[in-house]
Amino acid sequence: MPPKALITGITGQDGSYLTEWLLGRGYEVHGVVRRTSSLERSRLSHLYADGSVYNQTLHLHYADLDDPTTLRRVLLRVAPDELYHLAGQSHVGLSFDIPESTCEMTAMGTLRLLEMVRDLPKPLRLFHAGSSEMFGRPAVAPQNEETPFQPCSPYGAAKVFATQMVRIYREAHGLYAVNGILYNHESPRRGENFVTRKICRAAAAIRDGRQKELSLGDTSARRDWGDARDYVRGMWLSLQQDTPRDYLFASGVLHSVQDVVEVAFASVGLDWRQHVRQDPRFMRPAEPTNLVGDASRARAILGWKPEIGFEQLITEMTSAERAQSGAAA
Ligand code: G4F
Repeated sequence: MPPKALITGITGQDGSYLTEWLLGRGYEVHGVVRRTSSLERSRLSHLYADGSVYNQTLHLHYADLDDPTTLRRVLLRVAPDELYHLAGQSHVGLSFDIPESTCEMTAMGTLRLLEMVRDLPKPLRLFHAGSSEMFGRPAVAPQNEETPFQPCSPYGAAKVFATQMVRIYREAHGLYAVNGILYNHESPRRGENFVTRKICRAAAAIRDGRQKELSLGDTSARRDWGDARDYVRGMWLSLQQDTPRDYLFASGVLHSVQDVVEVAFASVGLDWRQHVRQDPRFMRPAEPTNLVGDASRARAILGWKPEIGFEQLITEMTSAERAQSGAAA
């Protein structure tokens, strides 16, 4: 029997790469999808189109994190060996505008899932996607798994609650449950309202004459950016260990939003100064500082290290935008 994995958030960037990774390792993959009027499934479309995959080794199920009955039913039917919990409202800026629904889904949604997992007849291994945003404004840099959380956004606070609950269920109820503390990770499949994709998309569109300028918020903001494909490999590795523990995944290198602008625009032969402007609409009420991670534990125990560097990632993302629009890459 092949191992079975269930993924919440399968239609997102990480869910789609994780699906490919697991299918490549012989897993039967099941995904939870929300029943909405507009279905965002473009990241999986190549798999739907493959008759040897869709409904053979990849199966989708309608359920919702805020509708526990539906989720419990899927968990009981699928009886997965591994559960990857990636779903949630993941935009930090947006969490200042919609804090209640962000917390409902990210914090309470995770607690509900833990309660269901606790009652399952067959134990499983759970991975929960935590975030560097939980550190907020940390007193130390780089951060590791022991660094205290000091979130400065509703999203960060919701993730702290969920992460702490995972720890509590591991310790108090003996669940095999793991938090991945994931720093920013990007790819050509990144959502369009995250800053790297927004910049790469604009650089490509300006280069091809489809857009004139790019408006950004704080370009001095710095992040530890890695490649999503490296991070989903880390998720999987973290569930293959005898003992469940939390792991931090990061590149260990800080870059500014301005660095992203410069690499993306240079990769298509443009001078960013002629096209980029700052717009207070994209500034956030609070910004974290010094979010840079020390992934020593993941390296030592999982043998994990990032393989794709910052410049390669941003250049690939920009050229993927041009290819997608039919322009020369
Ligand atoms: O791309 P971002 O929106 O990512 P952010 O806020 O760091 O969050 C991402 O990474 C977290 C850590 O892994 C995840 F937990 C979270 O779910 C998400 O994946 O913004 C990056 C930086 C911020 O400082 C933001 O203020 O870019 C700055 N920025 C400047 N101008 C902008 C813009 N961000 C966006 N989205 N749009 C702008 O125009």
